[in-house]
Amino acid sequence: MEAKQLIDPNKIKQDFSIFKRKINGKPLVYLDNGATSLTPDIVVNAINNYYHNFNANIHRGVHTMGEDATIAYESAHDKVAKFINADNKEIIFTSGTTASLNILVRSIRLNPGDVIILTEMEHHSNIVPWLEAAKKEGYIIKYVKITENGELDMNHLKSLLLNSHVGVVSVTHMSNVLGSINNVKEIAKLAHEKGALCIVDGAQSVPHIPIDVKDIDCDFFCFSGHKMAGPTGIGVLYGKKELLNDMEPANFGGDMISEVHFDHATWNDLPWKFEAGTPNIAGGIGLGAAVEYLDSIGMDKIRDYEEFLTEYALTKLKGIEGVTIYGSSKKRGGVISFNVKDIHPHDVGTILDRDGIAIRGGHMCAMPLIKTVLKLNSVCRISLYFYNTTEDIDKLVTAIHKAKEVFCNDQS
Ligand code: C6P
Repeated sequence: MEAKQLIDPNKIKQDFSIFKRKINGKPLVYLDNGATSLTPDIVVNAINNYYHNFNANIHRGVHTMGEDATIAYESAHDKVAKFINADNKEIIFTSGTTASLNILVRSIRLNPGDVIILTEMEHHSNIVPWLEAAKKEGYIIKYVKITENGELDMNHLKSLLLNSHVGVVSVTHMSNVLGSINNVKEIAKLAHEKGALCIVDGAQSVPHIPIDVKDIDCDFFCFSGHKMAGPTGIGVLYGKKELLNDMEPANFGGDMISEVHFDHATWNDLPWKFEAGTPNIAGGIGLGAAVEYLDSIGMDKIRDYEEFLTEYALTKLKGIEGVTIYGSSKKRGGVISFNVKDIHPHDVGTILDRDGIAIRGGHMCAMPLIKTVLKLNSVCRISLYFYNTTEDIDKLVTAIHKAKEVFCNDQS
């Protein structure tokens, strides 16, 4: 395996002040990017610049700072639109993937008895809102099964689509547990052939692979700023213009209106119709800076480098006796879930933290997959990003051996 020289992660680490800090006296090895990624100084500075220099509300005051804030916030919509090949009217800023999915569940008009197709590998954000809506609206939820190696069973999806009442197919682009990357272009095509809408949860894909929503041809695409070098509390709901124009807003109040009378109101144009109230202005500006930063590195290079690093990590982890890895999809990203013998993932995480290594342990907010499908209680998960190095993986492997020594009295 040869390191792809397209990216120099050690140079990239210099863009992040957080790498200067020591964790328990050790350099930070951050392998929890699926939960949230680190934030480069350029993004922190963009947020600070707003608060230091033009801290005003948008679309309201005619004063200079209000104008500056409006221009910066709106240009963030443009940058994000360009990043995923959408129109700027199609980019709605929300607080994150969860909020984007909740808006869709509330705003898409369906009929009682309509079928919603999800998959067994969904995050709670793409299950729980539908469960609640199903209770109130009488929808029927079906789950596409996954195969032994953690890929979607496309034949099962096709069989579920034979039902003539399918309203929505809502699917994760990349599993936050198995790392599997689903063929969302094919899924959107199959959904459309049956007259159903296709929603893609891109929380784990947008940070890592180049995205072209026009090419995928999904109807909606949701993601979070904080997993892609941006700040927390900002995310995106992309939707096809004609669909968003036809939909009712989910939240009501200031800025989303065109006119308000004592007995009725009319709605603003896109995207503001879906952005009620004062938005996360600093967050939007920070997200704009984040996508510019990712673009300056190059999403193709990020994807190539992470493919190399994922392969490296898989090989190293497979070499540790007692480590079981979950998911072996042919097309995958740098999310790797595993268990170490009988050691509880929280114990593994605690031992690793002593060496400055951050991983996640638990059910990954995907309990149906972890408990019902994989029949586990919890897993350890590493999730890579473009600033991780092969040395980071080597340190992880050494620390896992230490955990085995502590908990299993085992030198293997
Ligand atoms: N998964 C993880 O550690 P929010 O919290 O709204 O930014 O993203 C929710 C979400 C939706 N879909 C997928 C596939 C996700 O992975 C997540 C967030 C984090 O796996 C936190 S639970």
